[in-house]
Amino acid sequence: MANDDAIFNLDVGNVSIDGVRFLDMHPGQKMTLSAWYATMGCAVPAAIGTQTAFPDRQVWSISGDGGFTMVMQDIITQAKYQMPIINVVLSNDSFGFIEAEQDDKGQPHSGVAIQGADYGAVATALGAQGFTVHNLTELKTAFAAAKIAKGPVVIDVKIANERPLPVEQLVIDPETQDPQAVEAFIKKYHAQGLIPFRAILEQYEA
Ligand SMILES: Cc1ncc(C[n+]2csc(CCOP(=O)(O)OP(=O)(O)O)c2C)c(N)n1
Repeated sequence: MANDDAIFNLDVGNVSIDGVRFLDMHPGQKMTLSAWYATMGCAVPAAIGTQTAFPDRQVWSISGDGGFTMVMQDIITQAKYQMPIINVVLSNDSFGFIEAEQDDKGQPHSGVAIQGADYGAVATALGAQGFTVHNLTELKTAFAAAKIAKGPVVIDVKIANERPLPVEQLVIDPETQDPQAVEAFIKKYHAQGLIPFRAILEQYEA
């Protein structure tokens, strides 16, 4: 199946932010997201609905480990109907979005750690082709298999627990903010390329 008309179903959490920022969408592709109700666990069942409505298109679900484990039994349905859905799980062993909220509010982390499991092995037991990926080489192998799969594939990608860049509180301007805090922020979020808005205004003498 081609990916130029792929349909991506995103779950809720940091995975939504990363998905919207980093999915290199093309005209003709589609994306679903529970943007209004923020219903975790939406991606895997949405992928089943999408695959049913668009049987000739490559359907993806992309979930965090929290959202995926709420609904992973739906992989049985994908296996029952041999739906060629590619399900990606971004496993950071955390309810990452909530962990970031707790950081923003200066709260200690509470109830956000996920025990974790080998979701590739779980998926295989549920009747899909499961992969658990720790590096780029394993990721390429999993995607190569997913491309030619006739039924559901689950790719559990073990990722670092790093929150997306918090754009609502950029600390990048050493002229108006604590230079040490700016240095730490830029290092933490690899934000070397970000220019303070003040500098842009000065550049255009606004
Ligand atoms: C059904 C439901 N329960 C709880 C929440 C609150 N909530 C929003 S994001 C989130 C954590 C998501 O964690 P995970 O799926 O692991 O994704 P990550 O943020 O780590 O990418 C939670 C608990 C929600 N939106 N929907």
